[in-house]
Amino acid sequence: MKYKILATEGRAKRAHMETVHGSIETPVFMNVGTVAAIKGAVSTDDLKEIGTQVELSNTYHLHVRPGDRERSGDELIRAFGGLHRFMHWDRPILTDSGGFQVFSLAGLRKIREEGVTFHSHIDGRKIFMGPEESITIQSNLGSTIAMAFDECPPSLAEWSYIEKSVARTTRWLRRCKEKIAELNGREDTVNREQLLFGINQGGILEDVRIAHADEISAMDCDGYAVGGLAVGESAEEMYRILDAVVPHLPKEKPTYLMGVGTPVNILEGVERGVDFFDCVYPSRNGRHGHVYTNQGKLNLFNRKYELDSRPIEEGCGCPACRSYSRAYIRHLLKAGEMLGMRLCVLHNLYFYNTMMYEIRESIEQGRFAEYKKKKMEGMEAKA
Ligand code: PRF
Ligand code: ZN
Repeated sequence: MKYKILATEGRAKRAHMETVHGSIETPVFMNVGTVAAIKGAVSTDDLKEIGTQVELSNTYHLHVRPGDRERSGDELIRAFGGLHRFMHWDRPILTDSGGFQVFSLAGLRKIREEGVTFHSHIDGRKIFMGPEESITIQSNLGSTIAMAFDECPPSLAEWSYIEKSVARTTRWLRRCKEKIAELNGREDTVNREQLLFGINQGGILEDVRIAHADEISAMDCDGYAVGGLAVGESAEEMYRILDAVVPHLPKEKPTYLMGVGTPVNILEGVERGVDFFDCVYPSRNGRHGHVYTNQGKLNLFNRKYELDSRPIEEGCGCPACRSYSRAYIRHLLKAGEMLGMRLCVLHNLYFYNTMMYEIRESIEQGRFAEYKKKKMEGMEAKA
């Protein structure tokens, strides 16, 4: 993996990264396809058209589906030749480790040193996942970037619990590193150059965060993520933690802020040195008829768009805006037609991808601060 910083402005970085599945220009927004599908009937061909660089899928979801009790989803995908081939996507894929999904989705669970025992949200069957299992699944999928298996403690957890949990997350990272080295060394591994990103945790406790960041930074991962944010704390607290922790992660490696966020959160993250982002907002909002514009978000279910012949956003080059009016998309949404959701999701992802493109350009040209200010003023205005 090569990661090269092309330009900086304050802490904001504009970088170029090379992987076995092609290059990534950062800052980048990864488009979320949890079960190897972008919700809203968006295909991988669509992703190419709207400028997606990296697709993100989930270890936990692809372990429980496709497949059954006989053979797990990831074993099936491995037998098919890996996730890239399975979903017809030849660009980079990042897989999240399952840690977070287990904590947010699965019912009854038990956390021990070895890993977590929980029940599948599909059929209730008992599953055990620890660092070795998570890495094995991600290796079966053959993603470009695998994430370490971590625990994301509840935002209201006590200091003593967070300290214990973070120490365990560090031990789990060591086990992830050993496992991925072993699997990448095997001849029959789908992607023998799979990368591993470590994950920083520590709730909103600055000192725990910093100590953890220093510790994992010394462990020579391919990149580092800040996890455990956007889980209920305020935006100001999130920015305060980023201010404290990002300077303790290696600058010459990519930094990833997991599960974040709104366009404003992303602009604030870029300013604090973040390279990678992902979030379900653009696809989830799109499925509900909520679309992003430079004048703020619109709710296309609103009556006032009934006869509105304008595209969602004037001048937008996305497949929805190139051909369809707000009035028609509103009709599709109200009629429960899949096309309505699909067009809104395409527009929203295009909006995010375009913003990232503009962010990259503005850092290169030393006018990111100005770009950020303008973009935020526009979006905060009411449309
Ligand atoms: N850990 C992992 N995935 C995540 C998170 C985390 O803390 C978050 C928190 N925002 C989103 N996705 N493994
Ligand atoms: Zn559009």
